[in-house]
Amino acid sequence: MAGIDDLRQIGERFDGEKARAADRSSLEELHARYLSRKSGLLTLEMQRLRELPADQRPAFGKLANRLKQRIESELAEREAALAGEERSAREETEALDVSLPGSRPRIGHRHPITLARRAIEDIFLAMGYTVEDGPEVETTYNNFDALNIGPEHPSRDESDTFYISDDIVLRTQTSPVQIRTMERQPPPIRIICPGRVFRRDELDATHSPMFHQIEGLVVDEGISFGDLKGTLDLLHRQFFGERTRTRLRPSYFPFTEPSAEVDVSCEFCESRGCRVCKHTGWIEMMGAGMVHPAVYDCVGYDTARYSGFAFGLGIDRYAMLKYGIDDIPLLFQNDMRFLSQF
Ligand code: 2NL
Repeated sequence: MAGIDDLRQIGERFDGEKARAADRSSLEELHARYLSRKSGLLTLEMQRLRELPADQRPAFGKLANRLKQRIESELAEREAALAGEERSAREETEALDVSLPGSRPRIGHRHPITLARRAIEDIFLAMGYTVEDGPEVETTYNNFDALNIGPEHPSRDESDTFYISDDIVLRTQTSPVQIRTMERQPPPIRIICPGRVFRRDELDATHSPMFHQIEGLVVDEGISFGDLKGTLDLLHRQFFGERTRTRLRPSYFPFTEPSAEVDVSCEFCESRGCRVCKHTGWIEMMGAGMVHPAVYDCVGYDTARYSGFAFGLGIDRYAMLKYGIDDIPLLFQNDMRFLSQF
């Protein structure tokens, strides 16, 4: 019974090789080795049916078909089992731990200059001031002439001021906004004017060709130098802290008379002297004074009836002192490591 023995051997050989097949590709190889249409071991064996004596053929055929079905169904079964294993292994390695805490998205921060500007605006809004703004490109009349800055004044030099044309400049202070306001309306005036201003400086730790300024202007009947002092005193105590004192020293500006440089007490060393205050106990913060009559003449205010004060401060400087920043370029580089600290 040579044919039937051969079938039995093929079956046993298949059982051994099936046991060793560890992945799906070796199962495919097995399928081909036994069942491929041209060269499968069992396929070839079944072709020998014709060589057998007629009485053995039915038994051989039956056995061969059973073996073929067995190989097919066992391979399919094994294939399904391996696919299941592969899937659960993948599910294990790719698993998400939904109980892990999420990563917090980075949120935005207000720029320290914005924080300082708003803090100063809030202090003046509470005193009844309004906030005004105006163009950054101005006439030389509004930027210089109306402020009693004479035709030969050095601040008009092309080396100090950005000229758009002979009589148009980038404003060098926000005073032109105050000139525009006074030309538009009569006293009483209580305004602050925040904005960018431009001067031809090289950028370094203490200078910048663009910086932020707030100017203030009060015009009414009976406004005195004492009102100016009290206003600045309150600004500084509210902005830097209640212990901060304000000191005025005589100075000169074409647009105010009398004029003053304004210092605040150094809170870093409690006025004992340190590097920040250059060992004087005081830090120079702004300029101020009583508005010069020549300015009132330009805008048509009655100098016999009205008086007032004005001041100008650099917001960047206030922000730097409040937040301990010692380098102007940091304010304008937009480095997230710097900005996210505020
Ligand atoms: C500074 C500080 C200052 C003013 C600005 C001003 C504006 C008008 C009239 C009078 Cl409309 N004065 N502003 C006053 C004093 C100081 O800025 O150091 N400037 C060179």
